[in-house]
Formats: sequence, C-alpha cells, structure tokens
Amino acid sequence: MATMSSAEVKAVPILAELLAGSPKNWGKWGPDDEVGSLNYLTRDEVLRGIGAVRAGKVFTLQVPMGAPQGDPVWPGRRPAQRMNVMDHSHFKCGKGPHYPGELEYVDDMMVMYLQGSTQYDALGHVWYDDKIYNGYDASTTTGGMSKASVLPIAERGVVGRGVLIDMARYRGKDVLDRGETFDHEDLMAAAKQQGVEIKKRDILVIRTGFIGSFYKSSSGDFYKNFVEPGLTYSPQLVSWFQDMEIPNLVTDTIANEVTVDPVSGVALPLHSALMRNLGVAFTEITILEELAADCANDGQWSFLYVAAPLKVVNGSGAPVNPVVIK
Ligand code: UVW
Repeated sequence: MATMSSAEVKAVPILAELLAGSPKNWGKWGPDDEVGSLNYLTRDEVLRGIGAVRAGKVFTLQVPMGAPQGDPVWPGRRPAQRMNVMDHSHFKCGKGPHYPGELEYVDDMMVMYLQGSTQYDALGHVWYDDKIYNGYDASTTTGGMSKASVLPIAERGVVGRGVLIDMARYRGKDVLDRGETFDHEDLMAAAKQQGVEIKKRDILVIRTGFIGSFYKSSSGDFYKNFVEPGLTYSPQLVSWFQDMEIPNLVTDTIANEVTVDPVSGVALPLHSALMRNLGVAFTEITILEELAADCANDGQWSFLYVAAPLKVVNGSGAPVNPVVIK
C-alpha cells in the first residue's frame, strides 16, 4: 500500500494562523458592543430598505419547524420535537382542568437546538484563541452567554435593504453541488446577470438551493457525505465584506459557507473571519425557493428585509422567521 511522506500530508493551519492579520471590527462600536456590523443598519438604511418596496408582496423565509420528515440541522444536532401536553383527548377522559364556562384547550411544548431551525447566530457563537466577538473572553460563554449572546440582536431587530443573489440559477442548476464554492467576484457577476447591484450596507441573501433540496430528498441522501456548498474563504473576500459594510449574511444552507475550505482544509473559517472578527450577523437555514422564483419572474432582486430572532436570554442563537417585502 502506498504511504504519503510527511511532506505530502497537507497540514491544516489553526484559525489563528489562517486569519492572522485578517481585519477586525473589535472596539469600532465601543467596548460594550454586542451587535457588530448590524450597527451599519442606521435609520437611513431602514428607509433605503422601505424604498425598495414596489408591489407589497410578502415572503417568509423560515423553514417549517418540527416537520414530520424532520428539519434540516447541522449533523450532530437533532430536529425540533413538538409534544402535546394537553388536547381534546385529555378532556374526553376527564384529565383536563375545569374552568368556569367549560373552556377547553390544547397546549404543547417544543424541545430544540436554538440553531435547529432558521436562526440568527449570536456573534459570540464561535471563537478561536479564547476570544469571541469584540474581544470578550470565551469563558463568558460558560453556562450561558453573558456577552455577545443573541439577545442584543433580538432586542435591536434587523431592518434594511436586502438583495438576493441566486448562485444556483446563475450556474444553471437547481441546487449547487456538494462542496461547490463561490466568492465575492461570483456574487458580483451573478448580480450583474440578474440586473441588480449589491450596494454598500445591503443585507446579502444568497440562494444555493441546498435547503430546498432537503424537502425533495430522503434524509439519508441529504446527510450522506455531508459537505454544503457555499462561500469560501480568501483574504480578498473578507476585505470585500469589510469594504461593503455588509451587516448580515443570509443563506439557504445550514452554516452559511462551504463546510470545509478546499484551499486550507479548515472547517467553517468564515464563521471566524466574518462573524467573530467583523461582527457580521449570520442567518442560516432559510428557504428561498419561493422568493427566488418570484424575483426571477418580475426581475426585482432587492427588497425590504425585516427580522428579529426570539429574545432568548444568554442564547447562542435563536429561531427567526425573516420577512421580505417586495
Ligand atoms: C455551527 O456552529 C457548526 O454551525 P452553525 O453556525 O450553522 O450553527
């Protein structure tokens, strides 16, 4: 059997090496900041988003939560489970509570990963070198996030002009291939073909078709050799996000970037380069099929984007149902 010499084995750098010298926005909005690049979404940006509304069409971007076939989640997490704790059957067998007037009702509860549906990641969700966004110590995540949790994002809300870039359509596919990558140059080329401009401070919404494919395949096929398509790391891509002051990256994949950077071999480097270092908010697991079809039909790829994750205290993320108005 042929063996590889140590020189032939590609060494995977640690994030601190890969991202040495990568720009950071730590301190840019003060030592207590916890919402990062969402600070770019000023009142003017809200009005710019409202200015993109033309026809009053409304789209919601959350995937169904607790669907019978399961929900798309990062391998190792489990789909949300909804359980009835009270319903008609309880009252039929005399186990329901009695209220004056004979009111009866249904109650249920859900057990879920906070990243187990369409969600906003807290800016402190990932780290390296023991520091999360804005330089807070990673020990602040222990037992619940006391810094850069999802709560400040939830309290602030996210409103601005969104632009959809349909990478799958641009490449003539229903769904990008597993591990297929693209970068900012591809985004701009796709935007040009769509006839839309990605403007400074736009909320960037990218369709790969990947989450849509979850609902068309068996769960075994979806998770087999799991490698998502997506954006891939380069210093130029990070500079582009920084120069464009992108506040929020929204995609129809589970982790917003190619699972493993094919150049360095590092897993999810953009989580660190964009979220940890620049404070770009990540919205993951959206479903964009209906919105993309409508944009292709009417040629309008920009819109008002509105989202507010749930106010989970100390949460590393929270479910959200973003709303797009065209
Ligand atoms: C991981 O944390 C691995 O991914 P996500 O940002 O999708 O939750």
